[in-house]
Amino acid sequence: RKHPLENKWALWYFKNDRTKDWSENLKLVSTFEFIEDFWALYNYIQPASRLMSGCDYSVFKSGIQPAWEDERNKKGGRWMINLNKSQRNDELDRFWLEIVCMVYCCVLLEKPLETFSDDICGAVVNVRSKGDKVGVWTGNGANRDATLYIGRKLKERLQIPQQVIHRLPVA
Ligand code: M7G
Repeated sequence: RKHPLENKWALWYFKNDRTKDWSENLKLVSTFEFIEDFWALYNYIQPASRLMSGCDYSVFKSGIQPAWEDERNKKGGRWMINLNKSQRNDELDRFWLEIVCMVYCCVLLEKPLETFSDDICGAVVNVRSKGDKVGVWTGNGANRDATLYIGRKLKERLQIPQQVIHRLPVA
């Protein structure tokens, strides 16, 4: 029997084609609601560090578009981590996997699920020649405790200094 996740999730892939609008470049790859299906998908796709510059992966709750415009993201914000160029080889994939696991499998956060899982919308990795980024989108900026808790846990799990993680508005 497979192990269900608390939510159903969707993996999105963005490939930068400048002849098209941003939203046209965003493609739904697959949804998953069992841990085993997540790993099958994860092992099938290229690691983020092998994507071309300009591409993104997003893992969002099913039903929430990985875009500013979605109702669930509008009032939210994001925790953003900027990586320097040398971190693509040794840290990008680890950061991204750690974040995705934190986000979809709230168990790892060691706190009762209901205290924050509603506040998480999804996670994004942006592969960019000027420096890659990984981020977690939270849905409700008014829920300060949940937002701060999520940011603190990210910092702890990724073992990053305070300076490299930023709180940003959604757009
Ligand atoms: P980015 O990909 O978040 O970061 O935004 P980058 O500057 O490091 O590449 C690049 C551009 O993509 C933005 O200036 C927007 O034109 C477009 N874009 C990005 N996002 C996340 C959105 C979105 O959620 N909605 C829309 N409409 N455009 C977006």
